[in-house]
Amino acid sequence: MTAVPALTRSQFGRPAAPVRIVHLGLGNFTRAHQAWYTEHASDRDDWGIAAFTGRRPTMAELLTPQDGLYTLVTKGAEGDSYEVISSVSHVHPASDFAALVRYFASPELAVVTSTVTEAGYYRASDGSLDVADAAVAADLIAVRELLENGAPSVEDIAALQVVTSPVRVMAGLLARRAAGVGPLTILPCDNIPDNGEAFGRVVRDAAAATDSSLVDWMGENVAWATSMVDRITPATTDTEIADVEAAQGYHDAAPVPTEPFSEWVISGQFPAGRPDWESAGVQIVDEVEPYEQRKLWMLNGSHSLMAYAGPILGIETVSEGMADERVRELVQTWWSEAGPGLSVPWEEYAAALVERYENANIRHLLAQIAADGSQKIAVRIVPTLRRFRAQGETPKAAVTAVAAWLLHLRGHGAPVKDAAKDKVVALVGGTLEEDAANVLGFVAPDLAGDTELVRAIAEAAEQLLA
Ligand code: CS2
Repeated sequence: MTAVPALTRSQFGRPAAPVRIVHLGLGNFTRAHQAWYTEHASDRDDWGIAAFTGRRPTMAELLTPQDGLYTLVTKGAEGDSYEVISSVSHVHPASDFAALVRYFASPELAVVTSTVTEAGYYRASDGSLDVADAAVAADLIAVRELLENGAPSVEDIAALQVVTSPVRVMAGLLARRAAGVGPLTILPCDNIPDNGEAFGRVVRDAAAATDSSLVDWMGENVAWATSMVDRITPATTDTEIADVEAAQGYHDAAPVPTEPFSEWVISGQFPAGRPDWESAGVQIVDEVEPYEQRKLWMLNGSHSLMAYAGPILGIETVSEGMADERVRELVQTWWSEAGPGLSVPWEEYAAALVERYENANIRHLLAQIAADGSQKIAVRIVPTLRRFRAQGETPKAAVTAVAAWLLHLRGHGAPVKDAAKDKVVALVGGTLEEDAANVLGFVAPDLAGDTELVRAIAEAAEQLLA
């Protein structure tokens, strides 16, 4: 048997483009989305991405021997297609903070993108930086200690070891100022409403807590863009690795399965330039919010509903959920509750979602979507709950979503995987009504005293278990 060659840039890819984009939080989603758009931009040879992993260095370990290359496996309902993506020029583990700082100090750097997850913003409930968080507090101390010795050089900053994204970005900006290089754009790509403003706020708070003169510098040199991102991208399995080898004739240790649909809507300024992303299908608009809300409520909201309710009913994946009458009806009800609260049309969007969800060639595990409910429910479900309660009404599917999360925390379905696990697991363990009151108080403090709603959540939990 002849050995299968490894995936390398010289044999299978394009030459590495110069790094002008830094990405924070490299995972499958970014590889199917931002990196794919950059790969398809008309000026792609001018725009390389230096990507940093989240806490786990796995992606750097897998991709570095492949020169940053990987195969995108687009899984349509009718079958798979394969494409080598070359736009990631370098991959670094998060621990290589020095590399991050040096990119920030480079005049070539024009755009910083992020997929650090909702939890990675380290926001307190009012949206400010959560300085009570132990990791944030330790990072701020490290930066303050450095600043006590006078204005640090880029290399002084590069010697820091900070782990929370707001402080990492703030320290990167300190280095950019120290290097005397000009403006850049920070473009968050996380599922958070108004993610540019949300990320800007925590980074500004980190600056205010350490070197307030940086806040002014940021005002003049940092453009915060906002974006809505969308592409359903499950985790990689051995199946994709084997399929790529059979179809492409090389070994890829980290291919990415994704759906054919993709959307990226951006608003913001790019004083240092950006790739010609429009040529790859990106929409540049004045106002992202309506698109963002539609996506967060219709898609992500129904995902979370299924993620918690599905497993209680013995369902493992999104497409299985759509094939189950009870789950499908719940999802349809959810759309009819959330949709009318949007300022843009939603019926066609929902119809398109049905088709995306029914794609059985994508095995999107509900257990994957169930992670980090502590960050997701408030953004995806609660606005609809609020709108109905303001009219004295009780939205069945929204209530069921909260009830299903409650049951998930009580041990039903997939194990709880959550950045705030200790805190949210402690909300449950009493009677269903007590748990419902606690959970509601956590996701929507303003609704905590709504006893009718608490009862409705407890009843919905009972029904799910019936
Ligand atoms: C999902 C998202 O895991 C989740 O919470 O709802 O990752 C979803 O698949 C993407 O936002 C789709 O664009």
